[in-house]
Amino acid sequence: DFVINLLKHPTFLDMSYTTKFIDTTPDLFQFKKRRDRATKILTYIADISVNGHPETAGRPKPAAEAKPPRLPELKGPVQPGTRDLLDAQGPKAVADWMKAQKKLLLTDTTMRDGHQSLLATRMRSIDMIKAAPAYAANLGDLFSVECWGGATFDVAYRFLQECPWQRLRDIRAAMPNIMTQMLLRASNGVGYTNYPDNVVQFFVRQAATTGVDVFRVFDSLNWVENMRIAMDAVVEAEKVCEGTICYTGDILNPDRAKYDLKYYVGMAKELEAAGAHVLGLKDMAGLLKPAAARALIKALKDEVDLPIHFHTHDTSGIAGATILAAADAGVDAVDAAMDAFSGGTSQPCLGSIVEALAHTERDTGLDIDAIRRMSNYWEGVRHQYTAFESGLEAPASEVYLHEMPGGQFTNLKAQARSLGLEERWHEVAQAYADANQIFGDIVKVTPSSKVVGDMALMMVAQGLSKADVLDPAKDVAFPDSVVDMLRGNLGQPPGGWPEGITRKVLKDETPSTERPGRHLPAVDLEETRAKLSAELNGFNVDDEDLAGYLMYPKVFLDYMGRHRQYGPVRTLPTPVFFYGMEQGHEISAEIDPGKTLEIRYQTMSETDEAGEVKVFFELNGQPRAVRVPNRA
Ligand code: BTN
Ligand code: 3PY
Ligand code: ZN
Repeated sequence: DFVINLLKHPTFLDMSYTTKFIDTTPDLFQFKKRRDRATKILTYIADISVNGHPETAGRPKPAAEAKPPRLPELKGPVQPGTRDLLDAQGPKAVADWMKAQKKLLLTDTTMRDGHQSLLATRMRSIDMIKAAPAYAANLGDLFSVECWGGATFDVAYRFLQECPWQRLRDIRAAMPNIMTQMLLRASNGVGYTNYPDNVVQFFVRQAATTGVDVFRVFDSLNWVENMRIAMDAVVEAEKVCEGTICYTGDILNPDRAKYDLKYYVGMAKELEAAGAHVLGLKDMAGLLKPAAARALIKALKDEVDLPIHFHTHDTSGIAGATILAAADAGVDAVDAAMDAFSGGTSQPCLGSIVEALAHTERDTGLDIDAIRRMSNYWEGVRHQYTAFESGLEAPASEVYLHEMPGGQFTNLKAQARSLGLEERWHEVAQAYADANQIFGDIVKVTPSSKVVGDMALMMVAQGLSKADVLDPAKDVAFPDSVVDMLRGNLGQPPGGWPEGITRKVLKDETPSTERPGRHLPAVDLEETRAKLSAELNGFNVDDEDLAGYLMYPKVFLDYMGRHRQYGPVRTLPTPVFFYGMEQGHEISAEIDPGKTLEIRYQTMSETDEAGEVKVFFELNGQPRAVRVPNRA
């Protein structure tokens, strides 16, 4: 049987150990490879059980009495939704449909920005994929589900030991009626640097093929010139292109005149002319105040013909009011997170928005009971990630001072902690505001926000004031990211970079003012694929792998190396992935559709002279033991 399976299989010639090939090819090597993969997964469980997971060491543990997540019952057959409209009639029809709606349309961000902003992006695919059928059956009236892009892409490979493409494919399959949505940093892809144009195009094409329907495209300096390659690629793929304005400053404050109403209306017109189907308004730090939202949405509705999709963060605690003001002013769609993943640095509370608008002109039409049940599931999920909680304990008006994006807040706090600056957080916040002024008051969102954060930490660590930094007579060693940004490698902010700081950082070097992609040579994709394949001992590098490698070469290779060692650990329940197992504990892991490993943890030996521990399991009823080093 084994030989026949093997010989018949079209991918036989690429039989080297692969991630997706083996994981998605259950009919092949059923016998031998399954056992190998089982051994790998047992080795992972044994290692974590003996040594702990490096990421949860020293962090708070989930409460012993916390209930496991419980999925809602499916309320009925899956009804056609926005995805069906997109597939049948295309993105322009989706935009027209949005404008024709009276109801306020909602995007659920739980699976992307929600956990990115609250749990350092650590939510695992299995917890999302399990929820997807309930979204399809019970929440088919959502506009979209944001579940991909932003920081989730590299965190999946880097920290969660899973393939982001597989996550997308599985969510897409389990939730066929609602549009999936991703956050794309335009020419920065899902990375922190400008990529060559053909890499951006290749990435967008692949994301569309694997399953993204709505692309929210933004540039970290609001430079439309640097968004065109990505926007064109989305339009080309016949997916929804949400050309996006990043909101900063305060349009009602005359002291922040750089980003006034006129500026935003002008940018909106540029995005419309550039081919956007939808206008995104991305308030990544949660700075748009209710009265300002009313004025801004009204002006945008008057001046451009696109439907408007508004995104904000609740760091200040007042974002719910802003959403209601935006709804009053005619915004077409807004983002919110399921209740259990809302508030603080995340999005405002989805259920409460639905309740607030019930029986009004903008009634969302969503089923509040379905939302509560879905949120109960997410509540259980969130408890399993206690180790990654590090957010705000209360709303903070300080956000209007520092203007940090919600997704950066917890990250920068953790960075400050690792530098021993945690006690001086409020100084970091002030330094962040000062660094922003040093750079001429810029939009702060990945990757420009990272540069401002690097600068702020450096200023606090070295006790430098804004005046010190600007003083031509004072020597300052600037972070690499600052040098790179002022060279022009992230593009141009409105009005260009301030001359003084640029001269101080670059000395005699002349910065570029052109679009960075203009000077980056195209990558030879097939040559890269061949080289990568050779580096991976003949592994069959498909387009998804290649796109992942092009974004993050080292992160991808490290992921592949660990995959070879530990196998499909993405299929483990989250508590086991982070904490391992204990005596008598039994779990199932579905390593392929319909192919489940029943794993029972028995016991472990003493550490031997070689420093190793033998861990005893029962695998599908048969005794199995693996040895792992005791590093504890
Ligand atoms: C990660 O890198 O954080 C996730 C992948 C798992 C790495 C495993 S965990 C057990 C072993 N101990 C380590 O320090 N790394 C590997
Ligand atoms: C990201 O780019 O990851 C963001 O969330 C920006 O807000
Ligand atoms: Zn956001």
